[in-house]
Amino acid sequence: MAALCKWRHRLKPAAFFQNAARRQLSDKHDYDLLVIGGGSGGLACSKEAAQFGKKVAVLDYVESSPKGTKWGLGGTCMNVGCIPKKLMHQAALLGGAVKDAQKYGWRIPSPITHDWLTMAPAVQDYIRSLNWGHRVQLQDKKVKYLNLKGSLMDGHTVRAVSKTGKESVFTAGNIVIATGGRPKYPTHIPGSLEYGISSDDIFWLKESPGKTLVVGASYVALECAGFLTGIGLDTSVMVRSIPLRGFDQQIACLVTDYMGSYGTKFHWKCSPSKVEKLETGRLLVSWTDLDSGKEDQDTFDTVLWAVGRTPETRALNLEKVGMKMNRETGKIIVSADEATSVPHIYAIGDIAEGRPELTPTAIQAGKLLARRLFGKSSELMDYDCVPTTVFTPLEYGSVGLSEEEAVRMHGEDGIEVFHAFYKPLEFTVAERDASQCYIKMVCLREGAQRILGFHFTGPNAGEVTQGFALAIKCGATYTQLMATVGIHPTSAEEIIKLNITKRSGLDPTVTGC
Ligand code: FAD
Ligand code: NA7
Repeated sequence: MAALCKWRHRLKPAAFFQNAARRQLSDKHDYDLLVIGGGSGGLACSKEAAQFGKKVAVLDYVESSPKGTKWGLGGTCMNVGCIPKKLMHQAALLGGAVKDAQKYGWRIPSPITHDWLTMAPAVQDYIRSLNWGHRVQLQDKKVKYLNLKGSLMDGHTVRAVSKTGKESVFTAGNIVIATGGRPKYPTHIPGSLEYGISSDDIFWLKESPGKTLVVGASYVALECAGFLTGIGLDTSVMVRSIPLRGFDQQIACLVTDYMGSYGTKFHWKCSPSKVEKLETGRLLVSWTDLDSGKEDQDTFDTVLWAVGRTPETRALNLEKVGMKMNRETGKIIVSADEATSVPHIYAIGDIAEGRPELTPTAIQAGKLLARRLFGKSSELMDYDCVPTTVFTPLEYGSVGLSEEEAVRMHGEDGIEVFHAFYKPLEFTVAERDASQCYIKMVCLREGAQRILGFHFTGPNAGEVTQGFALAIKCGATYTQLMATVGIHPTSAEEIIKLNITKRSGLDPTVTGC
């Protein structure tokens, strides 16, 4: 308490009395739970805690992007991540569907064009409705929402600053850090910060990005490049090493092959060296071919950096409270129950070391933490077999191990890979090329052949993968898969028909029904 008093005296008198008055409301602390960060994890945790009748507050404060983009309550997923990304992916898919429709007899006047100024505001309006929805939900559940930037003072105390610089201090029995991350800028590249944008900006642009260079090759890069190509923009991706690091590499290459065949340009093994603004307003990007050392240049309207994300710890004062961090990643080290090295402080979601950077894991971890803190639960979050989908033009759903990981863990002789190239029925009349539509089931080789990993490229990959994720989580085997009856005619039925092993060397192309 001594430390708290010292800090209180540093506050402006008004803030001190305001906080002192509020403090009288509760016996020991202002709140039972105080969450810093109102994104996927923080909102889920605070709402769940309030269900137990606890006094809960959530602090959410959005620092503008270097380009000045700002948004409301709800965090990355809702404002600058999953939601606008999936909606813009849908816009791109519809463009493809309109082309297919002509083959199915629809008479559509051509050329078909896309209007950014119709799509973007519609997406943004939807996001604003979600921002509002979250505020209403917090109010309904009696969670206090504070649009303030939080930093830690000690294990029970948070200093909060408003956008006008007004300070307040709050105490809480427990504190949860759920501050997520923000896009990285390669600041060693001249012009990167001045002229480039990130995923924090792309969905909120007031005009079409035009001819775009996307730098990076992980899923954020490929998804953005995918929808930009799909809405008709001249789009290039600059890849310095491999696509979709961490994902099954055979599938990653199918995903980029498909993108290439539908118009995305790839600069493989290239790294940008400079971005300059021309008098015309366009951007001149110089890059080096990492194999030949040759320099090259081209002009673009937009350069989108998708070169990774930095954990958002800037304001948190973590060192001051002695929080253990991973120096390399900058993330907070947590134990299986999401506890940090400082008693009463927990960390969930993207900010926590070793956790998948995905919304559903942040949400689930937040809910389970609240139940352990305030309910009778002792259930821990299980981060094993987390499914995910990459929403590239050809979607890629996966759960469990990649083939490379399975080989590393069990040896080549310890696994059996069943695979198939298939043609989605809807591609036939539309005369779409299905060369990259592929299914791979990685199993143990012995016994009933437990399924270790599932990979699927094709339409609606997320919808297909979700159900198989349940089966794999329950320990499904190849034998059980074979005993499952398919739904005809679907792409998913091809999964339960898998019978060609990679080891056999036989042609895995599915022919006939
Ligand atoms: P966030 O949602 O990032 O929330 C953190 C909040 O804390 C933010 O509002 C932030 O402004 C606030 N904050 C930070 N510091 C402070 C502070 N000091 N005080 C107060 N508030 C603070 N995941 C999926 O599952 N599926 C997808 O399809 C998907 N697509 C994505 C696409 C893109 C382009 C990106 C960038 C991410 C995507 N993700 C996707 C990842 C997903 O968005 C994140 O994993 C998820 O949002 C993490 O949730 P979180 O609660 O950890 O943090
Ligand atoms: P990731 O997954 O960290 O990937 C970063 C990508 O950017 C990766 O392809 C990197 O290539 C590439 N990269 C990094 N630095 C550079 C430079 N300087 N030049 C060129 N390319 C570079 O980041 P994402 O933002 O895509 O995704 C992060 C998470 O956010 C993701 O898990 C989602 O959940 C949301 P490398 O492979 O290192 O050669």
